[in-house]
Amino acid sequence: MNNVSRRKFITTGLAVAAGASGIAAAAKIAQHHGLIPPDAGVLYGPGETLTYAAQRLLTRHSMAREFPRSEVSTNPFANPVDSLGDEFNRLQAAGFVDWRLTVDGMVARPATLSLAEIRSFPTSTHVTMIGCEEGWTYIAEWTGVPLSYILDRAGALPQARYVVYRSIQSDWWESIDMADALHPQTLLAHRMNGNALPVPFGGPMRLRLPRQLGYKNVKYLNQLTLTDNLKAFGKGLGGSDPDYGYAWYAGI
Ligand SMILES: Nc1nc2c(c(=O)[nH]1)N[C@H]1C(S)=C(S)[C@@H](COP(=O)(O)O)O[C@H]1N2
Ligand SMILES: [Mo]
Repeated sequence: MNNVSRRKFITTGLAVAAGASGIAAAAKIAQHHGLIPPDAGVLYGPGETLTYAAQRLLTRHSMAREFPRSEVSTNPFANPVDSLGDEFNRLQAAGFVDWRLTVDGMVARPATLSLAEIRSFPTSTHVTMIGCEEGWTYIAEWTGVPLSYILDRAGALPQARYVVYRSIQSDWWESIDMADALHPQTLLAHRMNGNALPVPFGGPMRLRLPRQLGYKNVKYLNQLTLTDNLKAFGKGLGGSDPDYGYAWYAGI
């Protein structure tokens, strides 16, 4: 099965399993608190809303589990990606000196940052697990700039509610709410296990979001857009994975 049909297959199974109705009442409470994920009512409906709302009400500030360095995986699995394209190959051949991260949308100071600038910003490090919805995991030490630092620097406007983040692979984009964007473990990771982030793992830069599943950890990151509404992006569900039927909120 190719990636798309495998995703449809998993999603259909999940939708059938999530067919409970007793959670609809709880979803009303979530709505009252403004805790409706952008993909609510598509395939998962009240169940997804409840998961997101419960996590946000109970665990907004909770930390993903961190591990001792001795538990770093010796053979981490890089999920193979489709061809990265000519532009990527050109940038890579030049050592990524021309790589840029654009920060735009609801910010007072839009910016275009080089990798050298990003590498000069303060970093944070954590040893955390990344897990794919397809069942495999690995533990690595990640170092990068807290996303909160980039948002402060750009002057995120108070009405911004989501950060949309994109890859040089134009079919890979995702978004998170401000609780995750400002969370101290959410990094623009540019180092892994003490070295520059290897290309198979998303180098030169990826989003590391240890509180959510692997697919939210977009590799080859080149754009951050702050917004108060996700309707104008793709199908309006908050990411390329939700467009395939995956949950927008993939908290673990
Ligand atoms: N740009 C891009 N980001 C991506 C992917 C991808 O194919 N392209 N795969 C996602 C999926 S499904 C997972 S599980 C993780 C895998 O991370 P890894 O390659 O470090 O194992 O990256 C995510 N980020
Ligand atoms: Mo994945």
